Amino acid sequence: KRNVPHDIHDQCQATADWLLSNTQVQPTVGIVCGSGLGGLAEMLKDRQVIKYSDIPNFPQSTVHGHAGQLVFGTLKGKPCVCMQGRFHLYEGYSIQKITLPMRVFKLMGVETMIMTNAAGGLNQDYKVGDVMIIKDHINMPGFAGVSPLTGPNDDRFGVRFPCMSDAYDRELRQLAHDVAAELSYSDFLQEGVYCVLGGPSFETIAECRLLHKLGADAVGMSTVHEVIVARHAGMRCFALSLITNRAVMDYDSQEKANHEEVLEAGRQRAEQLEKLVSTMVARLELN
Ligand code: GMP
Repeated sequence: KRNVPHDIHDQCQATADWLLSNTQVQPTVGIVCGSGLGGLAEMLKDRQVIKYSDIPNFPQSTVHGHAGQLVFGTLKGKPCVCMQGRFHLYEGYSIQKITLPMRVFKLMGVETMIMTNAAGGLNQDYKVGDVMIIKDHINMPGFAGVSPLTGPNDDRFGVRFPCMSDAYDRELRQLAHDVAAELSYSDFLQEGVYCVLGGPSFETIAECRLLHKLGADAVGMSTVHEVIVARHAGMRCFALSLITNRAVMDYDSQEKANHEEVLEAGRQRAEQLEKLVSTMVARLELN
């Protein structure tokens, strides 16, 4: 039986050390693959795959469309670690547990985090298949005191009150626009505000209308908690939402949100999304 350290920093350090001793890659870029978007991990060269179930202190993926493994390798020459499968609040893990990989990555030497997710489109101009650069978020669980940073602050990771007005790196967002223009992707590229909810039920019509009025362009159940922990630890963050369905805003509508359509939209646009991210990684300037 493994001896699990009580202190979260020690736990993350133990996991980071275990991973570093089990892979040849020392990653500087971390990538989290959203629902149906795990194909990004297949682009890595000299891949080394480690199942979550083999990693000390790691939770397991329970959602269809999330493979449940870390993939190490190089993407366009940059050493990367890729989460093929992420953790969500609705799986029943604590919010600290679902964000633990961010801290592990930080301790392994990751400086830049790239997250993708599947999300419902609230903005009426968005179509299924659009890719939204996240420029800001609305952390609904945070309004209710649900934050991955709740509890005593550990200064070894970051400050008690981290700034979030610069959470989504401006230069990386500009890079995404530039790369998308070069790849002729601009006609399906958007930039907007992502709102996170706890799930797992999809939104009611009234909730969609509310979120839209509040200024959210897309809604989902992930990413924001990871970004908060990554920013707390001083990593640069960039995130993309694939709009997999349109939020239902109208009581006459017969449309119903469902996970199958989410995965299907992912299949349709995955290749272009992967190309966008990998071209961005190729251009990353790492310190
Ligand atoms: O299909 C459900 C999964 O995709 C969840 O993990 C969500 O993060 C995401 N998702 C896709 N579309 C929606 C949506 O319309 N609303 C919400 N809340 N999550 C969505």
